[in-house]
Amino acid sequence: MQEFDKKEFIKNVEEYIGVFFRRPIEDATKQQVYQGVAYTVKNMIIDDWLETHKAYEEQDLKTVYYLSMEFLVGRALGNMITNLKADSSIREVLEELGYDLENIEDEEPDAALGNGGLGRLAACFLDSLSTLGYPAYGCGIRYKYGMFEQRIENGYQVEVPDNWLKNGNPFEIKRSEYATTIKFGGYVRMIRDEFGNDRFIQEDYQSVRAIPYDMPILGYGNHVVNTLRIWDAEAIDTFNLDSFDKGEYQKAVEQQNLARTICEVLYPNDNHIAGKELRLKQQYFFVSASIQRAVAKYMEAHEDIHKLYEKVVFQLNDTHPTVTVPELMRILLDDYYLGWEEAWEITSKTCAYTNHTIMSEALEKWPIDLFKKLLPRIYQIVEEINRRFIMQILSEYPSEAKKIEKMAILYDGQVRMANLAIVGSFSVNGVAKLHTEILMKQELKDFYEMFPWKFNNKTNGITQRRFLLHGNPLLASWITGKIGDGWITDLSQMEKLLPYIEDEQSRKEFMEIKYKNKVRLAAYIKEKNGIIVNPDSIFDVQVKRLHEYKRQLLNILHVMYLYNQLKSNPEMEFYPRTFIFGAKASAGYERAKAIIKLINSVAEVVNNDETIQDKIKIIFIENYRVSNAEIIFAAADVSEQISTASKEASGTGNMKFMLNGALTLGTLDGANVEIVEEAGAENVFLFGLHSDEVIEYEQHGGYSPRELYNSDKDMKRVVDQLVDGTYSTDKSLFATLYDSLLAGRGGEPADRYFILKDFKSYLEAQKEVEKAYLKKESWARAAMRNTAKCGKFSSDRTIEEYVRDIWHLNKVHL
Ligand code: GLG
Repeated sequence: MQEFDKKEFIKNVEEYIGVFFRRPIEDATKQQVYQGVAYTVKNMIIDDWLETHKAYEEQDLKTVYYLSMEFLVGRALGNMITNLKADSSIREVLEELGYDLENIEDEEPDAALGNGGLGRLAACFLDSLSTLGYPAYGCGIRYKYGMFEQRIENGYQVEVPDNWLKNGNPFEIKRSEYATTIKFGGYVRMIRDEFGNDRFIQEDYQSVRAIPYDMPILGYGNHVVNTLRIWDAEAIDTFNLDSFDKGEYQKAVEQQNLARTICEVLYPNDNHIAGKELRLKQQYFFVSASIQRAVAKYMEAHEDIHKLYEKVVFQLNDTHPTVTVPELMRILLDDYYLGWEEAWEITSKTCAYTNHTIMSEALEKWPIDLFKKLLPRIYQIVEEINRRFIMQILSEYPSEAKKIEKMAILYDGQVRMANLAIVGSFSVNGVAKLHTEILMKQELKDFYEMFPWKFNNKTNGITQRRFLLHGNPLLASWITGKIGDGWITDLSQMEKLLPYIEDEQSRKEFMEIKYKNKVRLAAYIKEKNGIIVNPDSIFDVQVKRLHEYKRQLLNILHVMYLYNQLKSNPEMEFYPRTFIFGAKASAGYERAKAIIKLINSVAEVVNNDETIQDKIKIIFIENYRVSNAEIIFAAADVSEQISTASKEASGTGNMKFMLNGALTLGTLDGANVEIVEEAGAENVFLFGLHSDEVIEYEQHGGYSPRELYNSDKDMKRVVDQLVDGTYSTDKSLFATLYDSLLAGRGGEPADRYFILKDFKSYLEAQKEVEKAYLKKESWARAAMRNTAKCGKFSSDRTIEEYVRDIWHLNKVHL
């Protein structure tokens, strides 16, 4: 990147607008100006992008390929400008042209190629990898439609397709030269080659062409540019009459359809498997393309395939890319003619697996029939991996037949992807201390016993560049004013803020910034929801995917309880509160959608009840996504992290709130445990069952929600209000929620997520929140302490740990 040249910048923007839209800048629409600016910014980094890759090659550096079905990167322009450190110059230029940078940024659609935490983690990791100067590719899918846009109509979630590419994507580059062929279906024929070796040939298959699109990932102020490579599918041959003549009409049509459908849409399920054939196609499609390309790239510069693992590491983001293991085996066996043992040694030294959940409904299993039909050669290899693994189990545990039942890869007609990932990887990591412990002691106990050396923890992190520097500019510049800007690339330096906690003036400034950010969010809410909220009220926020285990239902039940209290005792002491929700539910998840409707129905009643004098407001923010998240985190006082203990593997929203000076109200779950360690228990509001208690109940029973409900009249009242018409004339509307708490069904226990069990304790913790907020000075101290102690939760720290323990990369010298 050259020095920023204002004239040159304007000239470039004008030129792009001219070339693309045949317009002078004065007549351009905001979208066109955005495009002009985006191409200009891309132009500013192109040389660095080239240089970075040249340096990687010259220095022959090991590369991590982060394989992920999801990259929830959000908007790129603002982030690039931030990482170019060109924020103020570009802002100035645009102002001269009569535009404001935020408005231009708002023209960019979010690249919503992910559902939630797992996809956003991948995006934060890429930001950190570049900022730290490590060679990396993100490998994923270029979904035509990303995460759906959520509209709330009449209180219900409505899903609208997210056509994020409709105006093109200025940042991507199509790399047709790296297209590869991916084969599905058909059968495998064995032949004997001229040297007498058995060879396996896939025949009568359908194939598609995988075409990569590269997006630049900039490091912060260091000229390093890594690549997010997302694959699109194209038909191999264009549909022609020729094949019709040859009687291959059917096959030609099928191939066309395959290419058209494979990258069409992201499955909108978070922590829940869809189990659809197309999903497995997506997985193999992007994995095969990525691995083929990675191996080819390695061989362009090296001779010995046996040493692949010295230069390449594949990190599997959850089980979704697990076919990496048999695919790499296939390439080594069938394309490089290696023997099984040597191929296995290379593979299992090159792959590493991250587990993100213990939720059983999220554990991927594929019916063997489907798997075999779609991936016949891959299936053969999985069978052999399984056969050898079972032999190993038998020899290590000759008298424990149960082990096979639990650990086999192929079992009961299914391919168990987690088992395959563990067996084929040299590293298995969880994403927070507690989660990793639960993996080792419970969920993956047998694997841990057999391969203890594979297991390790990597507590998640987030990038402070997006979630503070970009998302909360007021606080960011205040912090820089106090302690310098070292925190931007070394978040542990936030501790330097600690002394300021004792300074009254600093506390005042800190809380003033919080107030301004609340005003900013209030304006957003006014614009989007048409509701006026009071920035002096407590902003109590729960934004994340809607899932029963995350317990948004507990949150709204508490609001219903407060409302009951206020109604029966209008004079009670009550500090005004704004409850803010944001959440998408998977399109087919009925209970989750019912919870959204419930929140909106309660909001409708409470927000319009004049008798409570605006003491409670309930806001449901439509279409929660990365871009509005930045505004929300900055404005929060209270961070709701209330999952059933043991269920949230880590959580990362919790870290973004902490960074922005919100106090956590949470269970001892996921990374909350470590937030408590860092911030100090006195600066966090804890409640609820502990994970071992939850697990104990799950394994041995003994919890009766109905007993609780019958013995606690406040609880009974709110639960009954789900079905007594208080919030809906149709009394059956929330019956499924009522039943989930009290009845259970089809083998599922009542109140599976211990909402009623934790209800009282949550109420008490909420009362503490109110009391604490009234003591302005100590609240300010606690908020500042949260910000000051969030250093551990930078994804820079997480990446350094992956590098140290798993990837063993070296930094590039530019
Ligand atoms: C998962 C988990 C989260 C975790 C995230 C990133 O549910 O607890 O923070 O991955 O590791 N599906 C997810 O979002």
